[in-house]
Amino acid sequence: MTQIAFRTCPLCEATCGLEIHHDGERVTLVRGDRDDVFSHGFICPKGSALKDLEHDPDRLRSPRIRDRATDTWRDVTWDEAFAHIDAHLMPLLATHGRDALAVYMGNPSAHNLAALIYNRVVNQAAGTHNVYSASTVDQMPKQVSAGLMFGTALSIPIADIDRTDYLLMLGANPYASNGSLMTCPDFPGRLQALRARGGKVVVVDPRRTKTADESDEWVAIVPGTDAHLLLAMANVLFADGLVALGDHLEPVVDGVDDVRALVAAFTPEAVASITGIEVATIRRLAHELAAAPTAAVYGRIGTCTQEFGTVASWAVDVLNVLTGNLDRPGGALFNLPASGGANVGQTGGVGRGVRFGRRESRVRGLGEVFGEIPVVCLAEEIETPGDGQIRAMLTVAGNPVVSNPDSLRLDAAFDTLDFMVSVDIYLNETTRHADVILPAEPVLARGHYDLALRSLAVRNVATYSPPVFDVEPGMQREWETLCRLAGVLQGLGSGVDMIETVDEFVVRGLVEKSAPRIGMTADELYATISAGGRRGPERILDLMLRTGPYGLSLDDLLANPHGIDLGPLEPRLPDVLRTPSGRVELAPEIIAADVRDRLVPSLSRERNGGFVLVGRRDLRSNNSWMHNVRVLVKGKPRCTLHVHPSDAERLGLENGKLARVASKTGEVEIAVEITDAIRTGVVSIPHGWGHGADGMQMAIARENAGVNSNILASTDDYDPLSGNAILSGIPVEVAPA
Ligand SMILES: Nc1nc2c(c(=O)[nH]1)N[C@H]1C(S)=C(S)[C@@H](COP(=O)(O)OP(=O)(O)OC[C@H]3O[C@@H](n4cnc5c(=O)[nH]c(N)nc54)[C@H](O)[C@@H]3O)O[C@H]1N2
Ligand SMILES: Nc1nc2c(c(=O)[nH]1)N[C@H]1C(S)=C(S)[C@@H](COP(=O)(O)OP(=O)(O)OC[C@H]3O[C@@H](n4cnc5c(=O)[nH]c(N)nc54)[C@H](O)[C@@H]3O)O[C@H]1N2
Ligand code: SF4
Ligand SMILES: [Mo]
Repeated sequence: MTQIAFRTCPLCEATCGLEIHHDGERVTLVRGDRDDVFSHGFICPKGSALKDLEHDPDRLRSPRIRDRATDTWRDVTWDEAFAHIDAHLMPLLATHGRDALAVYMGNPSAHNLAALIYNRVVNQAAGTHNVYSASTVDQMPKQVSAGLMFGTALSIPIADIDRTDYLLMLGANPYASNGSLMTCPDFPGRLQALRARGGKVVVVDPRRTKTADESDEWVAIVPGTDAHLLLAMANVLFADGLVALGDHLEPVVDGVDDVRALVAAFTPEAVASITGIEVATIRRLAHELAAAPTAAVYGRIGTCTQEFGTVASWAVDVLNVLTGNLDRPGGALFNLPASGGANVGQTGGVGRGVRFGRRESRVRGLGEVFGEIPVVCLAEEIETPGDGQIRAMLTVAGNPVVSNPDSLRLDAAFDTLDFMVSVDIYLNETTRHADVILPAEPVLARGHYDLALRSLAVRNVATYSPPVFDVEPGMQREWETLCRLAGVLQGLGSGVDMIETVDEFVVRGLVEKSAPRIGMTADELYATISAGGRRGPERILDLMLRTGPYGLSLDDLLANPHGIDLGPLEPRLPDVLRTPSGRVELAPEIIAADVRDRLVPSLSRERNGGFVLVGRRDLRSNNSWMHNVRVLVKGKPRCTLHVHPSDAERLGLENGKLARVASKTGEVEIAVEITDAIRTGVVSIPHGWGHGADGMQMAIARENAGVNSNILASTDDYDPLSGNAILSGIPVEVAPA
């Protein structure tokens, strides 16, 4: 008999509500949940494909150990797997020290309640300085700029898309990605609604994306020059007397005059040729932004994974402040998540602020950011002998061999490791190097709450999805695996009792800290959340909800399977701030220094007429890991080189024929797709492909291998403030193959 379960989709940041039709064992249909308070029935092809993902025969269903001599895998019990890790990893760490282990946490961790709670515990137990994550091939520049301006890594203002009159979007293509650092289910519908109510949408992108097509204006920028454009717009605001913070911002913002001085050199005339945008357009955009009743500037990955990522990310919020749009309805506001967190509570805005570079990477001396070492350092830290050399890896939900720059080098480096453990669902490009793979249970067998994304959403919403299925026989839940790993790493042993030991330890710590906030004793709170034998991530979620700003409980969420709408974003200044001054720091010194030291000198650069490479996303891909789902890869190949017709003619490239694309780091051969939806001088290859590696067990992905664009990206190039890799605007040479 068909049953229906309601469930938040965990595959991207949009958090769509899904209706899962199933017969108790198998999914028969997935469709959008019309009653979901946030997504109202919206779904994309990946959401529907959850069904195929769930039943993918290549998904790992048992822990595995690799025999290094024969390079063959055998299925083992969980006890054997953890005993093997204990027996091999711990002696290695005893001999070489804790830094000999590196931990890499990948993107699906951000969509996973268990990982969001217990990854930190694993990191602490590992006791290594070598902590890496996908953040430094992604949003770290935004976290750095937001941290400096507002006080924490998650103090990120969210564009109020449902109420704004004007949206300026840079480096984002939500028609493909469905939004990022902006949880916004049905982004397309909300954009259309914005325009339908008379608002305007402007898209700044070197490619004429679907989002650009569906907006009012496409501004075809030269890759890597968003900071120049945005500072020139700020320059116009000052020059033309359009700066107007408004009564709500005047008392809480420091540094307006410093910004005025910093942007003085960035006249529209000075940046026009660098950005490829006409002087009149830059002026007009600044005037439109200032004149709109409400407006929001939103920048995403194209503004982050580039040479001036942190400055560009900062400049986005500078414009929001200078036009008075920060912290007002229709502008860019801070969220108030139901699970509480660092930005919740009455502090008058004063906090510790953020500090970077408290430690440096061993080989290159690159500074730590929010406790992480940038991934551009990973390969060299494995390759370079000496004290603190990485000899072992733990990857959790990551595929760095595909997603990180200079992939071939990283692939080779992983091959030299003495020991590696991966928590993952596939035997893929990265996990094939592991000694032990610990599989995660399928998505539908776990409870779900978006601890991270709810604090980046365009509305305040809380939704919990209970597991639809039991875990398959012989499977362990990911949270249990993470607790057990923490137990091993802590030196407590590898037994199954570690699950309870570690979980209890975590809960006790949290209870002590948060009980006073709601006037309970630690014992009372512990008893309340443990009622009915609840444990694991659900118990901790219940604690967070109860001590959060709305005083909800997990039972409240269980009683509302379509979610609880907690209303639109509200002004939160100054209480949301955590800067030492208690004010918005509009001109943090390290950003100002980067503007003076790197951005100003770049104004005199000559364009050399060469080609630069950018990436792109497709609605049916999800970074590197969903290409094993047939319905998502069928149709014409998508891993192609986009080239403008005039460039193709100049280079002698033909549609469908192979081109060779070479950077200073590597080269690939890839089929050409001629399209006018790209600026001249720019070519584009999507990331996340290149699935031909020996030993992978992903049959469908292998049939649709494509090439890995990160073979062309260099580990030498990064944004110095955040350490983030430069994956966009890579100089390349293109020729027929
Ligand atoms: N050139 C270029 N490179 C890029 C980007 C780009 O735009 N251009 N984008 C970057 C961005 S934004 C990101 S976020 C990174 C992503 O980088 P990564 O996080 O390193 O890679 P993913 O491709 O997301 O791989 C996710 C891994 O998690 C596994 N997995 C999936 N679900 C689960 C689960 O429930 N539990 C566990 N334990 N494992 C699971 C998958 O099998 C896969 O191995 O890529 C970055 N790389
Ligand atoms: N379908 C699908 N959805 C996804 C993902 C996926 O792989 N597939 N990945 C998820 C993840 S991990 C993330 S982080 C988000 C990312 O979400 P988005 O930021 O929306 O990512 P993209 O769709 O890659 O759009 C980035 C755009 O930036 C443009 N761009 C490149 N360089 C520059 C530049 O220098 N300046 C400007 N202004 N634009 C530039 C590119 O042409 C591209 O159109 O998407 C998430 N959603
Ligand atoms: S848009 Fe994202 S959250 Fe919504 S169905 Fe698609 S993958 Fe899932
Ligand atoms: Mo990402």
